[in-house]
Amino acid sequence: MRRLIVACAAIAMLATACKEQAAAPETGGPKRLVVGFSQIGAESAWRTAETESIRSEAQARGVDLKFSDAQQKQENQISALRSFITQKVDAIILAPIVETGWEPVLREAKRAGIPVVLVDRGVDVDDDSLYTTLIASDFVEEGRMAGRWLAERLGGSGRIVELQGTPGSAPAIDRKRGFEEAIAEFPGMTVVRSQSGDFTRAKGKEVMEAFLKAEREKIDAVYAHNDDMALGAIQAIEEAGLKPGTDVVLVSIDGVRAAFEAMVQGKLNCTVECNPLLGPAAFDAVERALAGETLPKWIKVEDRVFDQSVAAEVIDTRKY
Ligand code: GZL
Repeated sequence: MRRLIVACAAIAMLATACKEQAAAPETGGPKRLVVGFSQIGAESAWRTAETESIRSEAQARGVDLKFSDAQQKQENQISALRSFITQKVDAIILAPIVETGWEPVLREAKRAGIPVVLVDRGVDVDDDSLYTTLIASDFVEEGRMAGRWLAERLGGSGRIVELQGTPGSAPAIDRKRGFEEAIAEFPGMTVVRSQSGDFTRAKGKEVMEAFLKAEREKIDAVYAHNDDMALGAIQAIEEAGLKPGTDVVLVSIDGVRAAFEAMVQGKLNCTVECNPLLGPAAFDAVERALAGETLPKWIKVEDRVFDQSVAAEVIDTRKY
């Protein structure tokens, strides 16, 4: 009997020790950062490159990244943020699909003392203390660069169709505005049709097919808010028996690899770079915020214009 009691006691002690061992944080190094990342989805090559940049940077820094793919729905992003708050993450990285509707959940994050770093797209809030910083390109300037390039290419006159990005998103709103500002100086340049292709290749092709049915040879140029929609438009133009890059000039934004390949093939004429490799800057911002630093409200990502004249020489230097 005594032997039985001793054995049970030993088993109980062993079980407790194992439980404690499992719960104990790794001894030695600093506490592992836990960061929630709410990503919009996987609608474009640009988005995929951004996700990869943030995931790989988290791994490189030993950050425990809680990743949520919202499948293009704002309500899924808001739920993800609420889940991160409940999990008491150290910080949140958010790529907001649209500009509005964020105040309530950003207030909850602020009340919980969790800094929110915005990447890639901004939000429209009255109180900018609701987020730590925005790491993003200047989409208005991207639209201006595309418009100025096209004005030069068309000699200041032409009928343009526009493939817009996701309705209500910062890039769609601002790229449209910048382009319109640039071509306003050229009365001969008019946007005859404009519709959302939602930043996807499939929708871009579908909308371009409709534009071609309505306008056919009367289209001189396409302005696409991203390369994926431009690549879809290229397919539609070819299927309509026209030569993209020659019969119809195409200018788009992002600078993804497939855009450089299309420029080398002479099918796309110009792309304005919008760098998606935001991982290092995002985690630098998280670390600075957690160290109590006040960050600028906008950390601007610089962009450059690339057209067919340089595509072949730079394509092998592209990192996404
Ligand atoms: C820009 C980003 C846009 C890209 C698209 O920062 O939000 O969303 O231009 C992507 O390719 O879908």
